[in-house]
Amino acid sequence: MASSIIYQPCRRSFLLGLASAASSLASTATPPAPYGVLPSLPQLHWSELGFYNFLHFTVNTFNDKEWGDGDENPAIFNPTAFDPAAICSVLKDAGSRGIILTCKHHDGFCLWPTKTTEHSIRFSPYKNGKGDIVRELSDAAARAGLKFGVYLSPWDRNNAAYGTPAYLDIYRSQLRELLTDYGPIFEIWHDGANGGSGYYGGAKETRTIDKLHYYDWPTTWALTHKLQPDGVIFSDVGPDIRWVGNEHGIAGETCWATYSPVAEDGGPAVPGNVRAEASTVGTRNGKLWLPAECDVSIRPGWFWHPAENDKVKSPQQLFDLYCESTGRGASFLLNVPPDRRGLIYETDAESLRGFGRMMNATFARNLAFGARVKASNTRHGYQPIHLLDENRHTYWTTDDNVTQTEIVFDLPRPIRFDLVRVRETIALGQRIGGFSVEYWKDSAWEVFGKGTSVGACRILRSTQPVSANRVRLKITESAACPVLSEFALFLKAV
Ligand code: FUL
Ligand code: CA
Repeated sequence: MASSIIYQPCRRSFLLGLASAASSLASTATPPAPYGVLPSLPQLHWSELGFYNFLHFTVNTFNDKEWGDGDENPAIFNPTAFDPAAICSVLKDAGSRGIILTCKHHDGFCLWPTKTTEHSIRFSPYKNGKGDIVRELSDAAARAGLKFGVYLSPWDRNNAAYGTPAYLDIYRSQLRELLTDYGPIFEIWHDGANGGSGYYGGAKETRTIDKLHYYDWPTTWALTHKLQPDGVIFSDVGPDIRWVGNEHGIAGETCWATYSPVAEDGGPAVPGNVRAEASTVGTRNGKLWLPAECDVSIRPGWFWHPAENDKVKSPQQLFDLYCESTGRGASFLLNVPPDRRGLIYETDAESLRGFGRMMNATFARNLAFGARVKASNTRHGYQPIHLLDENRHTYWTTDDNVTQTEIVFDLPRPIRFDLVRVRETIALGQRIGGFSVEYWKDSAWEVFGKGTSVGACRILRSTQPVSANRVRLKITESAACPVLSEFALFLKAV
């Protein structure tokens, strides 16, 4: 089955001429016009990842802190059995698609032999100062088929120049090192925590910065896009991926990929100053394509602490988080902090493997396969069967101006299900604003669930499985004719 996507050379937008191609009618089919702001190609690729991991690892791992002051002796960084291949293998088993490493956290300690500071791994006993955690992990990730991303804290509590223009050059040099020496970087993570007390080269004081102007973010983002044109930049305000507004890993039940961010006071939003509650929901018909990422730790803290070894989230909790993040059109960024050996602690590894097994068993097969599908309206050449072909690039759509419609799935025999997954073809914009799923029970339609935003992936769940041989998807609101690439039914594995 062929599909064709025609992209404009411009990074920010592209034109999609997507063929439903299965039918010989495809050549005469006219795709619907895109609606509203659209994802860039890197954003589109990112939206297909769904689940990937954060690795919080630095001096804090060894001195039991969450935020290092920046006065650490580099000698404390000394993992005894760092094994990046073993870390990647556990994450692969969990179904992860990539890892983002804290190359530098707020303490300023760099996990690679940077030329910019002595607060780095070069002055640690690890491999006699010849080690490079960024290199070892990025190589292992590539071998394991995982994408690699970097977290580089803008706030640096060690650097004497923090707060002055000189620090900005240092920060950008660090970024340049990471973005040129370690292969393809799929995501660049800029934390919103900025400024406060610190060591600052011995000054030991509190330094506040002007969040709006100090970092001159547009220049840094342009540099990043130039060095890694396929990567996406994350911050409270993007420019490619937005923070979801909380650190619980949960997107709003309504979560638009489009967003018009503003600062707390209604002024221009910047990293460290955005209305967090608004970020959880996004903006219907917002100015920017800025989908949400849900970051959360598998433990209470971001770094490994022995006292939290019995507070690791269970496979079921991770599954719930997946449904409440990726399943709401956002993505699931789960932090898994390596321990002092440089390994994923056994309890965490067990939970991750359990989560992976649950995911595989649950989503192994779309139970709607084999259904006869009938839509109340179908655009010429874009048949509803494309909802069941496991191909995100083929879709069903309707004639222009149809904004309410329904599709009935008739199954050869009754099936039990408690999860419904719907995917919008987001390359053509976020169009749908309301939908419901119903099943046929005792000669009448019963509501299974309802939602608003769909986006790249929307999962509806019920507490008890239902059994039916007819299921109906109703689109109750759409800003332009709805474009859907998937409809799927699943039964959660225990
Ligand atoms: C926050 C940081 O302050 C935490 O330490 C952690 O890195 C988290 C992901 O982001 O803003
Ligand atoms: Ca499809």
